[in-house]
Amino acid sequence: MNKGNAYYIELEDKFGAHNYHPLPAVLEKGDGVYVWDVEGKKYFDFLSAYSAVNQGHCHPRIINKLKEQAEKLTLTSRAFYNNVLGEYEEFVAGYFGYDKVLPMNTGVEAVETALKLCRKWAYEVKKLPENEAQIVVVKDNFHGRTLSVVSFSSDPDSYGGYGPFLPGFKTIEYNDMEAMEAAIKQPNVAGVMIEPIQGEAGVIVPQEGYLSNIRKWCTEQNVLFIADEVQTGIARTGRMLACDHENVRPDILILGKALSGGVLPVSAVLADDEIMLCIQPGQHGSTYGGNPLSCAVAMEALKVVTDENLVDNAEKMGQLFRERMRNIKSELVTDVRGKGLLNAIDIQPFGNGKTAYDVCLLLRDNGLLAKQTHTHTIRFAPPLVITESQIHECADIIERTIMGLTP
Ligand code: IF1
Repeated sequence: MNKGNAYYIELEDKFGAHNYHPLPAVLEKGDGVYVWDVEGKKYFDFLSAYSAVNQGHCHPRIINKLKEQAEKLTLTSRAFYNNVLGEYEEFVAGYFGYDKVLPMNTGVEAVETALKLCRKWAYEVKKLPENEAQIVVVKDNFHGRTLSVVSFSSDPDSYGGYGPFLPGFKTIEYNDMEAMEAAIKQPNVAGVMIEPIQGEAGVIVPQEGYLSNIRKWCTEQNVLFIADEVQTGIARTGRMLACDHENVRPDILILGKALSGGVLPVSAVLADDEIMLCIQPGQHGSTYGGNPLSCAVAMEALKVVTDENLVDNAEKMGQLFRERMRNIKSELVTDVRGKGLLNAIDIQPFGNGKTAYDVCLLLRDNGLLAKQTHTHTIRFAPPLVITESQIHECADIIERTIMGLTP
């Protein structure tokens, strides 16, 4: 049987839940910035699995570490110690400059863990009245898809039909300094949780000073600043963390995605002892959290970021990419924005109501995979190992595709 794209698409349609509507490309191989579909067509990957593959697909050092550990010990549960977790915790805590790390698996599990830590700290250290803790969040946030987290989503697709919702969250506008200052000064506020750059909202970069003001106000009001760097972290925005653009240190740091280089789900919450030790044995956990395989992979994935200077490369290649996008002579492109290699363009509707999704279909035909976010925005987030010549090759593809649509 010719097991082409259609065969696999039909299988997923027939036997898989319909919780996604993927772009019609069936991938079977990845290497660095490239992926290949089952028909042998090669593409540049400009999504990087939503910034989980920052180190490039199937990075040899990470894969070798995966194989090496997989043949020794993969999972013990936390009922016992193992010889990898402690060294991982020391490495990661030192890498990001915190006292301790709480290892989890998916990004949203780390977000949930951060929220639990924040509440527990509020009651035990800040002495807020029991069950009265409020956490400030912002409109158009994306922090994952568990019931607690969609409870404070402003996206009907994320929260619709899933009520009743978890109380204890106050939503304000993103990037609104006055609203943030006022919200932090309200009674019973335990923390503020934001994405330093909003990814799913369409790569929304806040005004200069937004992060440092939040840091200042949180310090003044004894409120925890929680940074969700699941998507913006691990060199993606041209700094190790997006908070580093303003030299801001969150009280609770949430990591995921590229923490493992896209090899398996690894997430982490980092904090200093005053916060982290509010959770005592038996008060939080996870079967796979901190498993030896994940720890070995994540240590190597972080070493690759350092050894291959991915922070600097993301910064330099990102500047080059945004310059190329801004030079596209087409009125279809109405905005170019981003930091490092987390960028997006806004596309005017064209040709009787076609949108960014239609541009992504054409980009696919031209050998570049990207994904629209909402109707009019295309996010461009290649692996951070991309070279200057590859940036130009991809910018040529994007320019040629858009100019081909421009009357
Ligand atoms: C989907 C979006 C991106 C995240 C931030 C936590 C999480 C995510 C800032 C949760 C996850 C993923 C989820 C995935 C698509 C993708 C996504 F489009 F959904 F919003 F990247 F922008 N914090 N984002 O971006 O991490 O539990 O998924 O490991 O749900 O479709 P997770």
